[in-house]
Amino acid sequence: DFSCIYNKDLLPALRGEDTTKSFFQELVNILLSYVCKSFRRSSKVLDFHHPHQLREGLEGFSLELPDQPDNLEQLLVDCRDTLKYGVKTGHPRFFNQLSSGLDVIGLAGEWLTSTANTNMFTYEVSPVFILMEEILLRKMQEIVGWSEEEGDGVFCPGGTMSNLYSVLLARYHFFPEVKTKGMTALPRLILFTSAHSHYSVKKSAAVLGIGSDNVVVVKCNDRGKMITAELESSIITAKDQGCVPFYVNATAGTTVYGAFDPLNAIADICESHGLWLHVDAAWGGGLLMSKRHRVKLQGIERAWSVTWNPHKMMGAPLQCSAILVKKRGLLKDCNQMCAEYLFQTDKHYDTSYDTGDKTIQCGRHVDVFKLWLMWKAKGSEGFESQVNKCLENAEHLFDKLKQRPDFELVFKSEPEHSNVCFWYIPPSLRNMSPGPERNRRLHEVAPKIKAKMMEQGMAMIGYQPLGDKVNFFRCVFSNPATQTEDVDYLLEEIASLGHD
Ligand code: ABU
Repeated sequence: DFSCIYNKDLLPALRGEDTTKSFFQELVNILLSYVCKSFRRSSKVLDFHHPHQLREGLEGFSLELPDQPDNLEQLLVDCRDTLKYGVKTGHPRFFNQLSSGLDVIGLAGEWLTSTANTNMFTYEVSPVFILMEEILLRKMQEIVGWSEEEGDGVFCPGGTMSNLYSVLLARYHFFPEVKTKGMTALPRLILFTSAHSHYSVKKSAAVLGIGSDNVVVVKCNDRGKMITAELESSIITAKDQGCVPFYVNATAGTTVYGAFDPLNAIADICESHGLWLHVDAAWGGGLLMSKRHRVKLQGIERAWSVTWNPHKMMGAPLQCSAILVKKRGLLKDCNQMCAEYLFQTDKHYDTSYDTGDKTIQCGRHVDVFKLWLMWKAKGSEGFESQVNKCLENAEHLFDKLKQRPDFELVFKSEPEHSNVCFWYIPPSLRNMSPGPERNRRLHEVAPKIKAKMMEQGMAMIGYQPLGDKVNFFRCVFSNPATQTEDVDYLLEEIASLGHD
C-alpha cells in the first residue's frame, strides 16, 4: 500500500532505496500485465472514449494537475489507467499503422535507455551508445550496398526528419553558400517526388525555405509507382523555365499502396541530369533484410541518401529512424556550428566521436540501443523471417479478398509490400452500377465501419481516399504476432460491422 508514501520518500531521499525498489516492482507488475494483455486476442485493442469524456475524467482518472502532491498509490492507479485508455499497438489485431507490434527485447532496450537517461551529442556522456550507433549505421549502409569508403548517417526523430535531412544535405552539396548566405544567394530550386510519396517531402521544402510550390509532383501509374518518363519531362520543363532541379525523392514502399518506385530507372535519370537521388525507404527498408524481397529495392545502392525506419517493418519500438548519407563528411560540413561549450576540440579523446555537431538537433534521444539489442537477440536472420512472415500475411489477405464477393481490391496485382488496399461493399451497393452515386455512398462505408470497430475495440485498421479513389481500407502488417487467423478475423469483423 503506497497511499501514505510520496515522491519525497523515494531516492534521493535518505533511506529511500527500499521504497524506490518497491515502487518500481509495483510499476513493473503493471507494465508486465499490460505486455501480456497486449498479446491476448481476448483482450481489447482499445477502450475508446471521446476526447471530452477523457478530459472530464473517467472513473476517477483525472488528467488535471494538482498543487499538492498525490500519493504513490494514486500514481500507480494513474499509470494503470493511462495504459487502460490507450491503444495496444502491439495487439495482433492492430492493423492501423505502419509501426506496430511489441518487441519484448526492444522494450527491454527502451527501458534501459530511459534508465540511462543520457544524450547522444557527445562521446563523453554516451560512450557506448555512440559506438553502437556507428556500428548500426555501418551495418545498414552495408545492407544498402555502399562500399566501406562510403557512408555516414545519424538516427533522428522519425522518417519526416530523415527526409528533411536529405533535402538539406542535397541543397548544401550543390550550394554550400546557403549555410551562411541563406536562400537569397540561390537560384529557384526545384525538387521532384511522386504523387504517392510521403507528404514530408513537401514539408521539407516548406521548412527549408524552398517552398512547397517548388516541389514537382510526378504522376504515378495505377500501381502507385512513379512514371519515369514523366519525371524526365518534368525535369526538362523546369530547366526550360530557368529553374534549377537538384533533387529527386524515390519511394521504396509508399505509405498507402506499399509501392516501390523503379529505382534504377530513376537513378539513370538523376545521373544524366546531375541530380541528388534520395530513396525514402522508411517503410520499405525492412525488406532489405529479406533475400526473397530485397530485389524490390534494386538500385538503392545508387542513392545519395536513404531514409530507413527500423521502427516500422523491423518492429523496433518508436522511435528508430535513420538517415544514411553516401558522401562522408557532408553531414558535418552542412550542420556543424562548433559550439565551444559542448564540442571542445581539446578533449582527451578522439573528438570525431562527438557526433552531435553533425545533426540539426542539440539534445538527441538514444534511439540505437533497442535496435542493437534486438539485432543481437534475433540476428539478421531473425529480422528476415519476421519480414517474410508479415508479407505472407499480406499474401493471405490478398488471396482471401480475391475470393470474396463482398470485398473489392483497389489494385488487382499482388501486394509488393505488406499493404493490402480494399473496399468492403455492403449488400445495398453490390448491384449498383459504377458512377458518382455509388462512389458517394462507398466513400462513407469505411469511416462508418471504422467508427463501429473502434467503439467495440476488438481490432483497428486505417482508411483513406487517394487520388480518384474514394475511402478504402489499408491493411498493413508489421507485427510478427499477427497470424492468418487474425487476418480472417478482420475480414469477418468488417463484414459483420458493414452489413446494412
Ligand atoms: N509515415 C508515418 C506512418 C504513417 C502510418 O503509419 O500510416
